[in-house]
Amino acid sequence: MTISRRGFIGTSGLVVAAAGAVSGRTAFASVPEAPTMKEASTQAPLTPTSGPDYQPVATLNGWTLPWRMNGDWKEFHLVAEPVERELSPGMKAYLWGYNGQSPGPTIEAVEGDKVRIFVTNKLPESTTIHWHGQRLPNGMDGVGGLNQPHIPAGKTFVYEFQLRRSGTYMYHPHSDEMVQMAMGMMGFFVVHPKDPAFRRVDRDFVFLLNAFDIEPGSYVPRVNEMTDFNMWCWNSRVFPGIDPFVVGKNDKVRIRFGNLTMTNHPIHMHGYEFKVSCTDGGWVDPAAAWDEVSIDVAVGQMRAFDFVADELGDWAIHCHKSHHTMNAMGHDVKNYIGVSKKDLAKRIAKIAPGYMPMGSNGMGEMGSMEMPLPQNTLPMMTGFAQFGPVEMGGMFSVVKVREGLAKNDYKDPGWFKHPEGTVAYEYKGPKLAEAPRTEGPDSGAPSVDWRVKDRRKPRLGPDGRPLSGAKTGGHSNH
Ligand SMILES: [Cu+2]
Repeated sequence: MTISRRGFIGTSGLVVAAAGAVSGRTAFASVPEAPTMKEASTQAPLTPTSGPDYQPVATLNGWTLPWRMNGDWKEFHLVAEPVERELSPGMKAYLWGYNGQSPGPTIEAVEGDKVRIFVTNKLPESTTIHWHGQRLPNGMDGVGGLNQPHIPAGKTFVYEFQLRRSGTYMYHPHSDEMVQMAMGMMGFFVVHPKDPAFRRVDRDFVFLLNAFDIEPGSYVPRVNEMTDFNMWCWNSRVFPGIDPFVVGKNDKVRIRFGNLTMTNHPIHMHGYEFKVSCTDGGWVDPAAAWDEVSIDVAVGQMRAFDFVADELGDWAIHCHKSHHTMNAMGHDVKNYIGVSKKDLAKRIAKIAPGYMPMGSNGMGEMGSMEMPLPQNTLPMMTGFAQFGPVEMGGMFSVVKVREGLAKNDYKDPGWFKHPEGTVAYEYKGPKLAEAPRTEGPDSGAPSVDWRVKDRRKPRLGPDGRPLSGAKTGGHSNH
């Protein structure tokens, strides 16, 4: 049996359904229950009902782990286990995570809290949890073999420490790390300031950047991959499966993210300039921060940026590495821009019926193309908005700034209604004089041969064979 987190919202003291009522995980009454989540959509933030007030975070396509108080200890229960995660409608992945999802639920607590975190290992191998960025006793730092024995399959270990600093942290295994992180094991850990007014915002979003290499038609990531990933994710989701960031006009907004991929990601948001307010090392002194429109996050780093949402609209937010706003991309695809493939297509269709050439005019056409795909994969670029195909994938979403949203309303408000006269439009005035064109292979202007000529090699025709009369290198292709 699973418990929907919605069941917890509004219940005072959060979670405490009788032990044993929940999924049979509670072995004995002194271990808090381990709620689990089936939904891949963003769940409503978990408003605190006791202790200091704070603005709870919204975990993008995720949720916050409910806890219970036991004396002056805040108790949580994480279960490391295999999970099934929808990356975007049309594609599922078999990952490892916590409490039913990858990433695991966000842990939220307050500076000064004493936390006790039970970790039950339901994986087929040992694990541990490292509390990235936290000040804590060395034996609680979670490096298997170095600070503690690995947690064997089937066992529950307990971590106890006091949260000394507010800020932006994460958790992940430090045990067979390469495999376990490549399988999706990670989670966010936010420590709110004891002073409810300190650096307070109205909306606070969190997500982790992760990447998978999943062959089209398969479900399990290849864990030995180091560079050539094909699913660039935020919280194990890819566009158009990533929920929008819904904010009210003039809200103070914070967006926090951590990078557990194998490369850096320049996160770019349109429409605003913004400042880094926090890293996994602590709060940034406002006097030391400067405005940016892209914030690079290196591997193993976390960044939070703040802005006031005073511009209405649907503003793109994405990684600026253009290969990271793609899904299921083959990196050995040739560039066919400027090559007319009509004749070639006819010939290939004779041996491979249904062959469809791509990319003579760029690859944008793929955004609206309906091509049969192998089972369980996604188009490279997809998603539709009010003006047509968005031609994106991977690490891409939309910040939707609207007037008159209720305080905790994170529902997708639909597409922005642009005020009249504020959308780019087609020029329909007097005919323009023909603009001069640079000569080139696809300009329509008479062209010289622009390819580099290497006299040592025979000249090739459009079919890739040497032109007749050219030197053929000793054997005939005909
Ligand atoms: Cu990126």
